[in-house]
Amino acid sequence: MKIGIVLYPTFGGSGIVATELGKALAEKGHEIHFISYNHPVKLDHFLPNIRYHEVRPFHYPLFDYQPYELALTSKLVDVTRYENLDVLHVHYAIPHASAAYFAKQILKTHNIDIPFITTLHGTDITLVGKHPSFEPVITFSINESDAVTVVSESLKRDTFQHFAISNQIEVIPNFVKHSHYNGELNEYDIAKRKQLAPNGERIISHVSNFRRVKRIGDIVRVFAKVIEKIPARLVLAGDGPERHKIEQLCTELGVCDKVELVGNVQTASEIYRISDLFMLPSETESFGLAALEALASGVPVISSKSGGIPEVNKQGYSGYLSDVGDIDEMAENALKILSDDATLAKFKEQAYQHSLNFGIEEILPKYEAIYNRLVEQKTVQS
Ligand code: GMT
Repeated sequence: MKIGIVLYPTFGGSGIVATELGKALAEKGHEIHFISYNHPVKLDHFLPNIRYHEVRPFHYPLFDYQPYELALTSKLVDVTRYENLDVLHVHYAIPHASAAYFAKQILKTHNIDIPFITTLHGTDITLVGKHPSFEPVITFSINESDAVTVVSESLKRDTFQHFAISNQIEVIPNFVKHSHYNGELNEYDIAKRKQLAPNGERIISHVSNFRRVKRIGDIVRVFAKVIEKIPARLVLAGDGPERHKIEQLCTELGVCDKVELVGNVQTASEIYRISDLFMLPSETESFGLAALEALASGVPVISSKSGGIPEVNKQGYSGYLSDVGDIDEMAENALKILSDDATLAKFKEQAYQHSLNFGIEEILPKYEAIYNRLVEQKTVQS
């Protein structure tokens, strides 16, 4: 099948899920066309069955804001016509779902019927999408999608709560490709651990795009409590608007020498592999892909219990969950896991076992079933 995948090309979870999905589909023999404004960060060049199409908005001095959505719509029309796509799959509603709808209408005038699937990921519903500047367009484009999927039961509830939805919504959880994450530590990992924690300190980590919703300040505060009891180091990977505040907080709490802000990393698996504990205390999180990646690397997770995180992290098994902002309980739970080697080893194994519920082998056929259904419906109608 020829599938167009529209995505954000950045380090955000929706872009990573879309990229990994496309790569796995290509490995199964589908022809995948990624469409975005930049080459997706997690997409290698020259992979078989994969092509990348760049959306290049037209710059004109009249425009204070470049009309990206129109350029994307035109690109979708163009790629669908010239590559004979069977189906479009857009990840993150804004502005991808409405661009796909518009492209579909234009293509009808060329006697082409292209179905599109919208996968909702999180803030396209919970934070940004419900804002009055987007809400009518998001409601309309969800209802007009030929299929809609969400990454958790929690996001499905939020979607029905915030929008007047008349369409069906199917839950397809995010996934991991375990071969990316497990395996013995190599020489490089061991050297890295030694560099970060020269005296065998426990390593606590976090990976994100440093937005306020991630509550990274809570991580630093929990860490400050943990090191009152046991030696540990904190590795914060990623970058974004909160970084400066986090640096200030580390200074205030006097923990800067034990906190490593490593910036954006190309492969977050390098961080998980050397970690003993991962933290995700987010205000809201439709799924928490980073937590799943940590679990797949055998790293237990201390998280908040908001949104879809309880569908990913299992209380007392793969880690612990607390109310948002409950720093004291998070620190107690971190210490429960980290204080002795046997408990840590048990949680590491359980974390990995739990992640097996989210292997790509389980999830990929669910998307393929939707593509097949839409293409069959199209054939019946024509
Ligand atoms: O929605 C966002 O904030 C961005 C989005 C992304 O592109 O990273 O993250 C969301 O989608 C991820 C992949 O499905 C989920 O793992 C994240 O939990 C979700 N973020 C939020 O809900 C805050």
